Order: sequence, then structure tokens, then C-alpha cells
Amino acid sequence: MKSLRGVALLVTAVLLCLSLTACSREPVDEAGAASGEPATLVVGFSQIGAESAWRTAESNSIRQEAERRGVILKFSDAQQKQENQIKALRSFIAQGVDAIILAPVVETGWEPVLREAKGAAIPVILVDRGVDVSDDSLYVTLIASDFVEEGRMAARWLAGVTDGRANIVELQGTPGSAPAIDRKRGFEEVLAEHPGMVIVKSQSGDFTRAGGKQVMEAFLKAEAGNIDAVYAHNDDMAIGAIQAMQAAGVVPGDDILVVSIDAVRDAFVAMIDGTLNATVECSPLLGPLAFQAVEATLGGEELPKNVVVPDRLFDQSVAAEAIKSRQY
Ligand code: GZL
Repeated sequence: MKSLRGVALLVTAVLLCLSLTACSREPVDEAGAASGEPATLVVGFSQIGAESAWRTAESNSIRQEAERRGVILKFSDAQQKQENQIKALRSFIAQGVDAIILAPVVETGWEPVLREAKGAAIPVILVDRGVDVSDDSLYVTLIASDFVEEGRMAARWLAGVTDGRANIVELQGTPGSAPAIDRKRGFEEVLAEHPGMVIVKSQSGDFTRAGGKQVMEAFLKAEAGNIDAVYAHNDDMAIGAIQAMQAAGVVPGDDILVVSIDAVRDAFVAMIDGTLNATVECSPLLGPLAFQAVEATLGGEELPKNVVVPDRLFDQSVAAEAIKSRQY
């Protein structure tokens, strides 16, 4: 059933890709005659910040796709603060942009400003993270990975290599964010099938290397000798944890296994040098799908509420070959 669902969702994403060409709006000139030239789109993008290599890759993807399509992109970096994202959305609305792309830092608190965008007839495309709203007509579509499945994939891999027995410390992502909530949920869903796998400590490192390092230093002190594995909600925190282990004289990837999510280039470097054991891909290359959705919705097309970007797991056995074709 799952693979059928996966195919259906993938087909949706492909159909979305194919629908891009027919959607440019035919503007009219002062005389009301079709000028023939499609109007230059103006799109506002509210980005969370630059907390991780993944985030930077996502920003690059959005910027590059806007440039490729000749779209005027108004880019706002919220420095991790929801209030800055809300301010940015209100500014985009006041400027009368054609569409808004939003990567919401947390799930809640969006309803008022999304109602303002709807009232201004400005479509909102969610990328990367979802929102918790009572009315899903407040956004056109969410283009993102399935974070719950990512958590399941990480846990299944760890269960396989530990024969279902491990004391685990967990480095959580940003509190209240969809990836942190759902990656924890998926991981714990699989742990429920393996009573020998226990999360002995869990704390947020806020998706940053510094956060992962700092929290892992505390875990190593509190649980000295009692940690078999680290589950990090992203590679940047895993890399920080690896630095903490090395500073404490612990051999990462060997004394303590490390599994994380994102599959950024530095994760492949760490798998090749043996300090990271596995990472689940979560593609940040969402620019093409985001702008296809913008053009499709402006062209009057109905879009699926959720476009799921497929993920896969990489481990040390494939890292040296896979790194050659990585795009982020
Ligand atoms: C996932 C994204 C997460 C990444 C982190 O879609 O929201 O935020 O996993 C990033 O690296 O900081």
C-alpha cells in the first residue's frame, strides 16, 4: 500500500512539473490588447534563516530558480524568528506581490497573516515545513519531505545495525517545528517495536552545529559510557556531536554510532571518514517545484494539498560513490 501511495505522490509531483509551461499569465497593455509578453512575476520568499547547510542549499535553489525563470524575488531572512516572517509576509502583501513562498519556522501562529494574504488574493505556497491551521484553504500546497518517514527510516537502520538494542541520545531540531515534531514521532514509532532501544536523553540543538556540539558535551558528561548511538534530526547537529565526541576521546561512528537526516555534502565526507554512520536524505532543492506551483496556481490550476518529496537513506557502504553526484 505504501509503495502505491509513494507512486501516487510521485506522479503528482511529476504532473506538477509537466504543468509548468501552460501557466504564464497573458497580461494586457493599456489598450487592453494582449501584449504577448508574459508579465514579470514578483514573488516574496520568507526564509527561516541560515542555521544549517541544508537551509543555505534551499535558499540557493529558490534564488537560482527565480533567476532562471526571470521572476523578481523578494527574499526575506527571518533570522529564525517567526515574528520576522510574519512581518515579511505583511510587507509582501502591502507590496502586492503575485505570490508568496513560505518556509514556516514553526507549525503554529500563522492563521491571522495567512488570512490577510487570502484576503488580498495572494496565493501562499509552503515549502519544506508545514503549518497547523484550522482551514487548509489558507495555503495552496505544501512541498516537503515526509519527516515522520524520515524518522522511521533512521530508527529502522539503527535497529538493524544494533540488533534492536541501544541506549540512544537524541538531538532534536527547533522546538515546535514540523521536522522536529515529526522526525521524533517517526523514530519513536519504530522504537515501540524494539523494547531494547531506549532514548536515554533528548534535547534540542536547534538544527545548528554549535547546538549539536554543546548538547552532546552535556550528554557525554551525564551518560558517560552509557551511550550506544546518537540520533540527530539533522546533519549539522550530528557534525557538532561528532566534534564533541572527538574532544572527549570517544570514537564517533565506532564507540558511538551516529545516524542523522538531510544528506548534505559534509555528511558524506563524515561517512567516508567513518565518523557518521548513516543519513536520510531530505532534499532542499525545492526551487523548481515551488515555482512550478506558483505558476500553476496563478494559471488557475488546482494543486494537490501536499507534494511529498521522496527520501532515501545513505550509509558508509555507498558514501564514496554517492558523493560524486551530490548536488548540495
Ligand atoms: C527540513 C528542514 C530542516 C533541515 C535542517 O525540511 O526544515 O531545517 O532538516 C534545517 O537542516 O535547518
